[in-house]
Amino acid sequence: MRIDVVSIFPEYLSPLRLSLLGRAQEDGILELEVHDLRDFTFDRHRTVDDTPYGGGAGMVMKPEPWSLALDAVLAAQSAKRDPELHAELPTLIVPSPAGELFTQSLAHELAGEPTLAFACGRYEGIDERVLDWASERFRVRPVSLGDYVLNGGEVAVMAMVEAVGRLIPGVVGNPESLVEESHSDGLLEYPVYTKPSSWRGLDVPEVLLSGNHGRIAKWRREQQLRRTAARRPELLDGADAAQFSGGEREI
Ligand code: 6GU
Repeated sequence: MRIDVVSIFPEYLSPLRLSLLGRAQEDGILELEVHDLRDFTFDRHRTVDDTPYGGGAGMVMKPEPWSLALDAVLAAQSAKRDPELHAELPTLIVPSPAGELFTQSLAHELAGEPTLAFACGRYEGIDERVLDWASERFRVRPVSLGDYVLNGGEVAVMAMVEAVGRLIPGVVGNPESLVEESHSDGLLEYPVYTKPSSWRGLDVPEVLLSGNHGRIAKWRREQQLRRTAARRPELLDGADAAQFSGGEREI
């Protein structure tokens, strides 16, 4: 997969060169380029913002640098998209607290794309005409991490690229570890323990030492349901929770 990010703070994204995603880039599984929006300005001050029409607080990002940056992204991505294979427009994610919610399901969907682009806004946002213009070249998706406000899209993009990147085949060494984690089946994950079996007076639940795989699976399933009911009850009405045997859902 190829990912392009446009930002006025390209260094903000440098942690994406570390750890699992760093290895994926070394291995050629993931190609990540971060573009500096100011490279697409031509005035002495490399201006990317201006005052809002209609008045109000803060500044708005000017449209022209964005169109030039996104054209550069399209050019860089074109080699990765075979028009026979990828007839749809490439996806452009615009991080915004006003977007659709980012979920594990959306992460899976995005992980199937050959290319992704992310446009990091700052200040009060990007001139709306950029999204209109971009809609003829990309499938534009404003996406939010949750109901709170960040200073800009960079931290949100870091989270989204990590969530998507780890779903690309070959990025996570043991694909089994993707199966039983939180949200993979619509529930929160079960609690885990390691040695020693007794620590500061706290014992590992006996069932986990029993060697009885059937009992262990049942216990873990119950724990998932208990935890989800306590912390995120709204998830129990969703998708795959039904796969867990009937009455247990009443916990
Ligand atoms: Cl994606 N962007 C910004 N700026 N703030 C957010 C967000 C995104 N998601 C939650 N808050």
